[in-house]
Amino acid sequence: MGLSVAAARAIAGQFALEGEIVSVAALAGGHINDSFRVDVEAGGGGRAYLLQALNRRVFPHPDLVMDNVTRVTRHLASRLEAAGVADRERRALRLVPTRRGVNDWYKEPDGRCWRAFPFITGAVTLDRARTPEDGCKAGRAFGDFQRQLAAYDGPALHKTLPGFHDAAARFARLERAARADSCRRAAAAAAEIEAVMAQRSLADVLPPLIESGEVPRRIVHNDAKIANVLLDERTGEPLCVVDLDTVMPGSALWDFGDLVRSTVSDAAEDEEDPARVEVRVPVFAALVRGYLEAAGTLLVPRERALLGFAGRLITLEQAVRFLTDHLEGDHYYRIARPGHNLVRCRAQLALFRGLSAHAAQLDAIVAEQGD
Ligand code: GN1
Ligand code: MG
Repeated sequence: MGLSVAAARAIAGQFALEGEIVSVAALAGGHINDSFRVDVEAGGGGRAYLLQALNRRVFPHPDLVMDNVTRVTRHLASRLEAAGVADRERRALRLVPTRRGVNDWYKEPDGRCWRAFPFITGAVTLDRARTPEDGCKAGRAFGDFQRQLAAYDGPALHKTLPGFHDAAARFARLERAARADSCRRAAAAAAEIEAVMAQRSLADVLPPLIESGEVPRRIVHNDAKIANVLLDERTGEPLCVVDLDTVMPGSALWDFGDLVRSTVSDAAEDEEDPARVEVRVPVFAALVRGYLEAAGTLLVPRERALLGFAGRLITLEQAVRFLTDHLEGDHYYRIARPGHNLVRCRAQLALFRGLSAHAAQLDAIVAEQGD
């Protein structure tokens, strides 16, 4: 797994890069796609691009994904332009056109899809919130993203990954994986399987509310972790949200839940010691504040009331997903060592427990800020 620099170099020429390619380097980060930095030089000046190949196992319909990314990036660019925002090229991702072809992405004869973005310079990302202020910024960035997309009036976005946040379906798959036990790992993971299964009913809360319209369907990011926010390295302010492959119709609560999951604990997603995974209530409060500052007027009361629940749900769902992948043989998430997905699952479970223990307090914080 993992595409070579040579493969990326061979593809880079397909894009209308402004200059001669001087270097191509693989970038770490992300569990899914292959990413490269391409540096070019022209007339004494240089610039950089992010070149990415979409993971084919995860995205069976790459054209539809790229269609969505094209529509969303164009919409965001036009909003920035209409608002007269300065520094526009750092405030939204932009696709680089290809030299041939009508689309702003390149499809290899074997079906693999590539795209290039101008590298957003002077930006940093955070794996987790260092302070409540970081949580606030992440909330603001995704709240703003949802607000910009609430004004989207182009062709309907494709549901590129149907059931992506269908928690009940995720549980059903875990159950099948545990029963099939194709890698003979279920016995050693029995405690985790039992612990997540005991929470299965949480999966049934949102679907009827979304179905009835009580919780509105919106265009959401679907992978709203803090690591997907670019911050200006000088000011520390959010620049934009990245990783747009999962943008599609869904619930704002899924995004908020992922923000909770990725910010409230100081521990990494793959923390080995579950005892280190703790809920930092002030970070949660700041996250809510930042999110509501940006998206508060968008939300209906029902959504607001479920913000705390969303954190528990998405954290549990993520535990289920990591555990399923562990049982199925680590086909989905890239792992760095054997058992990595089980470790990730345990860390999510610890966070889920912490969030459950604090549920009343977190709900009270949301209620106060909702007034
Ligand atoms: C994956 O693309 P990346 O690595 O940021 C995953 C998300 C998970 C996340 C967990 C398409 O995101 O759903 O929440 O890992 N993306 C996809 O870190 O499955
Ligand atoms: Mg992603």
